[in-house]
Amino acid sequence: MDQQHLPFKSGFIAIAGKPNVGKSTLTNVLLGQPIAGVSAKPQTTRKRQLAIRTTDEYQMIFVDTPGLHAPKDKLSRFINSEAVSALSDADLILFLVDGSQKPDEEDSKLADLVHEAQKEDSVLLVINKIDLVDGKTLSAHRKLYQALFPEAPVVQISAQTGKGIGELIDSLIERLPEGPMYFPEEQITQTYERDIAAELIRAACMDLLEDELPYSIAVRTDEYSERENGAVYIKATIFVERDAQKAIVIGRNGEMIKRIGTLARTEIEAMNGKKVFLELYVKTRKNWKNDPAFLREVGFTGKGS
Ligand SMILES: Nc1nc2c(ncn2[C@@H]2O[C@H](COP(=O)(O)OP(=O)(O)OP(=O)(O)O)[C@@H](O)[C@H]2O)c(=O)[nH]1
Ligand SMILES: [Mg+2]
Repeated sequence: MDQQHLPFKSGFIAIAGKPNVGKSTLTNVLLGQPIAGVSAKPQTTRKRQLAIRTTDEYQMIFVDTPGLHAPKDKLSRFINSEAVSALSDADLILFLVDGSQKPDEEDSKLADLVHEAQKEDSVLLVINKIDLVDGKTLSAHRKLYQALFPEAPVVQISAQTGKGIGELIDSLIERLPEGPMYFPEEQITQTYERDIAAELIRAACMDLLEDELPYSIAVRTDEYSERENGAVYIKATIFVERDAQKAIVIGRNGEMIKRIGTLARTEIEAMNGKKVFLELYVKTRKNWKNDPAFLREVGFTGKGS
């Protein structure tokens, strides 16, 4: 068939799944560069993040969503409403699960939400982390996950090693509706680089800090400026809820804040392809999770807030 006459395809593809299954890792892989913060701890993602992949034949707009969880405060209500509205707005839902583990209560609750939002024929079941299991265990887990979406096609991947990503893209192309180019072809996300930088700094905090502390953190980029030599100078503030937490984030002789800075800088450089100078400050802001003005300041606007 003549390539020229194929209709252009496009659509919004929500990446849904419980916390920590690898949604943001997959988002970055699909785009080929980091724009979404990834960490080993659940609930890293707090806002919807678009990743736009455009070729001559299609435009896929991936929507990385926060993993759903039980709401405790204004912030968690915002996080859940972000995930739910992304589901109903999407053309396709990529339901991501952790293939190294059996489905649990959280997976089935989320599957119910997906069924409420969309017909099953717009769901693709994607089994991630296949690098962590042997074939036999994987096929046993696969059967259990398939029971959540009996009609949905299944793709097995490792977002970490890249295995199965080509197949995933092919099966998405097949199911993508005809549609317009929603975004200019060079645009890869809706977020400004300065906001992505804040997310990458927060993900670095989540990775390096212990226990509950990461959930007390918000990051604001105060300055993001390009120098004439092409380097980027970034000044950002890490907010915590209590003074004792501030001491931990800074660490003895500033060791911890230095490690956070190094990890975040590496990620930001991979994101914007430029040399980065990063200056971090730490401040206490009591009860910021319930302060609507502050939530707006760090970018949590709209429903839920
Ligand atoms: N071994 C392995 N680890 C993976 C894979 N994909 C993701 N991970 C790891 O799983 C952890 C969670 O990844 P994220 O991408 O932050 O997960 P998420 O679903 O976005 O999590 P939330 O934003 O908290 O909902 C990180 O430590 C990743 O490195 C994979 O295919 N294999
Ligand atoms: Mg995430």
